[in-house]
Amino acid sequence: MKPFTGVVTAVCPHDCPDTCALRVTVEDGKAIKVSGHPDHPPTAGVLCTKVSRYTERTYHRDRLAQPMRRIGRKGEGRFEPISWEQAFRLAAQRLAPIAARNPEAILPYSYAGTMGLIQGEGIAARFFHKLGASLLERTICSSAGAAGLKYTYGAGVGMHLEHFENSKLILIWGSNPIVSSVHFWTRAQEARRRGARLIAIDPYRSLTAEKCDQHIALKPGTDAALALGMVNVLIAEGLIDIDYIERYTEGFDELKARAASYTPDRVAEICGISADEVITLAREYGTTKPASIRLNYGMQRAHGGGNAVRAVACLPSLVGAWRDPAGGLLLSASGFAPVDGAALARPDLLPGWPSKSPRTINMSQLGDALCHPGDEAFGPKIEALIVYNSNPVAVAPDSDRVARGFAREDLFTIVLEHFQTDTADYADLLLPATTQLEHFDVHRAYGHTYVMASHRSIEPVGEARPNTDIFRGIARAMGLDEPALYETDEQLARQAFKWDHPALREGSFEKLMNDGWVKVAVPEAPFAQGGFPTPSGKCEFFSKRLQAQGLDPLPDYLPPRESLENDPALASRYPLAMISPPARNFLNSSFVNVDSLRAPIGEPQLDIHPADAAARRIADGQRVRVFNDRGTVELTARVTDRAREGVVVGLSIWWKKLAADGRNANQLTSQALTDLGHAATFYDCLVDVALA
Ligand SMILES: Nc1nc2c(c(=O)[nH]1)N[C@H]1C(S)=C(S)[C@@H](COP(=O)(O)OP(=O)(O)OC[C@H]3O[C@@H](n4cnc5c(=O)[nH]c(N)nc54)[C@H](O)[C@@H]3O)O[C@H]1N2
Ligand SMILES: Nc1nc2c(c(=O)[nH]1)N[C@H]1C(S)=C(S)[C@@H](COP(=O)(O)OP(=O)(O)OC[C@H]3O[C@@H](n4cnc5c(=O)[nH]c(N)nc54)[C@H](O)[C@@H]3O)O[C@H]1N2
Ligand code: SF4
Ligand SMILES: [Mo]
Repeated sequence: MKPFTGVVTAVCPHDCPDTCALRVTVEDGKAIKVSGHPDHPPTAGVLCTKVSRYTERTYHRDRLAQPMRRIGRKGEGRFEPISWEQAFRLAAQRLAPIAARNPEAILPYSYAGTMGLIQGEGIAARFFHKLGASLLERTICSSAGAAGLKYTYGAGVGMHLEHFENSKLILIWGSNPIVSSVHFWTRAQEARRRGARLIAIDPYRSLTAEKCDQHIALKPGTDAALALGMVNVLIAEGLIDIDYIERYTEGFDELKARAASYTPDRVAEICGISADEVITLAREYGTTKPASIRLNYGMQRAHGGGNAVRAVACLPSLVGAWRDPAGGLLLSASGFAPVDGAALARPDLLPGWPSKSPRTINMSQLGDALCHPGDEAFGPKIEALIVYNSNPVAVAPDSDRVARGFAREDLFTIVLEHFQTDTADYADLLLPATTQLEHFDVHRAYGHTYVMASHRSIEPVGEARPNTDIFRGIARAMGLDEPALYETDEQLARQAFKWDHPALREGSFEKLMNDGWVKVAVPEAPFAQGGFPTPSGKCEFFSKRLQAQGLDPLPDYLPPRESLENDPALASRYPLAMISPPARNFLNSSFVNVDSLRAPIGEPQLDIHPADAAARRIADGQRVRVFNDRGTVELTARVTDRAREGVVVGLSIWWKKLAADGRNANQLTSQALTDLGHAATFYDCLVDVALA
């Protein structure tokens, strides 16, 4: 057969709110160009720097092309090639006896390497459910914010991306969209051309903050105090929409009482900003219509992250911003898409369903879980780990402990990957997976409201196989006869969305396949007349659901676990707060191995304020040691007032083995969890810095 030549519609699979539609140009079976689809409204023909070079990643010289078995020591990264048949047999031989003894000793570990619903958990979830393996609580990114939204709005719902361009004021809060959501940034710039003001709320003068009209550089983890201070001023000065509050919110009096103690002076003290900044921000927010907030997950990676999202999420309802399509808030819009999670993951395959379920392991505490010897409370020691769509040795917190767990000789580890990542080095069995260009998938997005289909553009590179095929192969070798494990990718895709749901009434699976996307029907101003998906149908300032769990029903400011306020002894030893937010050229740890994207950065750096540097006799460009009780990492100092005083910033997430010292920022981060949503607290991390 003649190799394919043509243009294929696909979807960017990465963990990014924009979920772009791609046009892949294929010549003689080879992808030669990937560009943004001009007809998909959120994409509008534009891609970010990373994905416009997608072919470099796909055809990278280091792409894994064959199944491999470990021949060196754990972590050494020495392997020999084997056949797929041998690989499946080996997997089955090792997993079957563990499953027979106690399947909870098997742990899947995955995140959003691909956001595709099929190559994500498609067959994987069914496979692990059928085995009765431990469940993984996926908390490494957004679960604090998701809980904050759930208890306030009822779900991950918010404004349409498209309407930000008509806002007159946009608060870009804990978000660096030039890096992490360029298609939102395009809209924000358009709004500015139409007269809007942009205000960044971020401890760091990010690439975005420096381009905004104003930058409020608060201390990390203090956002809830700022939001409650705004609530205080808005109420005191009568800048609220009483009609909206009465009709569409619950718990105003209680919120008012809670905010009473958050006076501008107290908030200024907590946040390390001026009282005037608090008052002016509240006034501007209360008097500019329509006003919008682009919140991002950067502000929920500290102890009080769930409450912080709740506090900020109250603001648009207080001022009635939702009345206008260009007012409100967007953190995630993924809750609008009617995905049929149960049809995909089939929890009914669990042994004992629905009365019993296996134990749950929190992915943000992987280090502790792998190092646990097993007991009554924890359950069995983890004996087998299957990693796909994630690079935990680089991205999970408290990395030394994670690596120690992975290094256990008695742990059997399978890694499905495109590349030999830091995690892959520890595999017993390393299996080559296809990239988005080589397989089929369907998607929803969290930054816009389209469901999408990604068609296959090229044949697999080498012997790579889609995750779904790999799990089917292991299942077959284990002799599992459950038919749900052997459904095709297309059969899975047909079940992924609830086509009879009103939000998809204008679409169908055929239309999705044909057009590449279907717009989810969501009103232009989704909460102009309330209709929040909460139990009360209102925006819940006061949450009876939290109260029923014995938790604080109102949003509050909870100081970072690692802060002067909460732990003065720790703060005296480690006086600097470290945050490690996304770098422009990487996507989490993906792309770090693409030379053209890594070369401009050179080596991992630490931004440190001139005063903090001077106090430590550190000059720009010198190698420094960043350390706390959990570990040490060596970085190159960039002395700059981009970092506010008392805060150091190490843009992330580096592959450890591509750094001079073989380490990255997660050496320092902790396994402590947030207030709501049991999420990771990457930006709640005290350190000190010294010359290396
Ligand atoms: N290029 C690129 N794009 C990405 C990613 C990437 O790694 N690289 N990661 C993707 C992923 S997984 C996600 S979850 C998303 C969103 O990922 P986020 O983690 O939300 O990342 P950013 O949008 O870069 O915003 C983070 C901003 O929040 C700031 N920040 C840190 N702590 C605080 C705080 O306590 N309060 C406030 N107000 N601000 C704080 C940081 O300085 C940074 O500028 O981005 C996605 N897009
Ligand atoms: N210090 C610090 N740590 C952080 C963060 C931070 O801001 N600072 N951010 C956190 C956040 S928000 C997140 S979301 C996590 C992200 O953590 P991860 O979800 O682990 O993301 P990546 O590091 O991009 O790793 C994804 C891996 O999946 C692989 N992959 C992609 N597609 C496929 C596929 O189809 N099949 C298979 N088998 N593999 C595939 C890629 O090659 C890549 O190595 O990291 C967290 N860690
Ligand atoms: S990473 Fe984000 S901006 Fe870049 S192509 Fe993918 S979805 Fe679009
Ligand atoms: Mo994330």
